[in-house]
Amino acid sequence: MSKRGLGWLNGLVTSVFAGGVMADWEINLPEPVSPVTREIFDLHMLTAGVALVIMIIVTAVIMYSLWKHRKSAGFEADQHFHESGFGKWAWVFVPVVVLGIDLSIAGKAAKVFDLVEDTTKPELTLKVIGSQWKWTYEYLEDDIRLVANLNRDIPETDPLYLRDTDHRVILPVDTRIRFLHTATDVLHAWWVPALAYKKDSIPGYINETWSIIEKEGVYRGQCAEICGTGHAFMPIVIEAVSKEKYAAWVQDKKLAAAAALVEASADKVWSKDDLMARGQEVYAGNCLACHQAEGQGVPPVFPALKGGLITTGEIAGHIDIVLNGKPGTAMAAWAAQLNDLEIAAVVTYERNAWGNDTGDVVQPADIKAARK
Ligand code: HEC
Ligand SMILES: [Cu+2]
Repeated sequence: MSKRGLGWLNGLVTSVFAGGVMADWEINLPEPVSPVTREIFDLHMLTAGVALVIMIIVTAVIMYSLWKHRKSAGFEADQHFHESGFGKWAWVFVPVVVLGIDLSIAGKAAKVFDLVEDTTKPELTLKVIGSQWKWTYEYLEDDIRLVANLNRDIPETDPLYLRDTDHRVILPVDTRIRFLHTATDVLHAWWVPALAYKKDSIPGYINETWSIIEKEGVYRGQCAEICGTGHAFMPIVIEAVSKEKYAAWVQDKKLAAAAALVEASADKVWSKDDLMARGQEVYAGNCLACHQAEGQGVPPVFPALKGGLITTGEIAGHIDIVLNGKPGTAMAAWAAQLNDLEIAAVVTYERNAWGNDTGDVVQPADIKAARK
């Protein structure tokens, strides 16, 4: 091998086996913490084990045959092998053994399938909605809605880069949870290997999975269906807590939602500074993924809002596109997703940030009036 080739190999070996990398270098699937993922894990270990044994036997037979029947030892091929009893029956015997192994794996796999599809009797139902590029969670029994965006403050050097979100999905342990999967735009797939198996999120369809989380902790996953340029930016972070902690979290969430509703619908007139501060938060949580941090967008797919015709033009047109979206494009209608205060704040923000400086201030009452 050339010197250059060796240098390259050396680089590869040292980078793979360098201490830090080696420390959390896991070869197998993540440790399962739910009944159904454990069954899948066991099935994976069974098939991998069977494959390993077969590989060892076949390799050994090949090595032995090559060595035993080598020409230098004067070996001559047996011209009458097929006439012996073994020569006749081996062709039947070997496939029967292989089929037997296959069928025993298939039997086990069929049982796992039954378990996977058993989405009956849930104690808690979480609707998981995939969108470009975020996950929205609806706790159906408790009427809680949660939007999880990529946490953009994690540097590239951090192991959690692209693996952390701004809001965690809180779920109770030892509870039978049903996940309902759907999407608003294109195919996505919600996948947390330790807890639940992969299932596509399809616009207009509902798919189901289920889980019982057996251990408190933080579990991570990703979108597992390529869904566009931001596919890598929709991680999943689940925090499993005790049932008591979960109940307290639900209570807090409900109180906060009620307070936000009261605040948004009160006919209060807000100062520009307050609206700008709020608007920046709303923008970061909902709009930044497409329109970007400096409002520069990703033309031609996502228009720039900095110096945009709509963001610096008529206020009514601006409010209209945020409330109702633009059908047939990735610009969603936000009317049902954001309250009057949030929309007023984000519109005010977009009209004054990044040098747009229109000086316009939009109040929640204006949004209320514009809603159809
Ligand atoms: C999934 C990507 C995406 C997200 C998220 C998104 N937008 Fe858009 N937005 C678009 C696209 C695409 C268009 C262009 C629609 C068209 O073809 O006219 C657009 C257009 C706009 C326009 C009109 C710009 C112009 O000059 O045409 C405004 C204003 C706007 N969006 C505001 C928002 C606000 C406010 C949010 C957050 C609450 C938001 N957008 C979130 C994709 C997105
Ligand atoms: Cu996706």
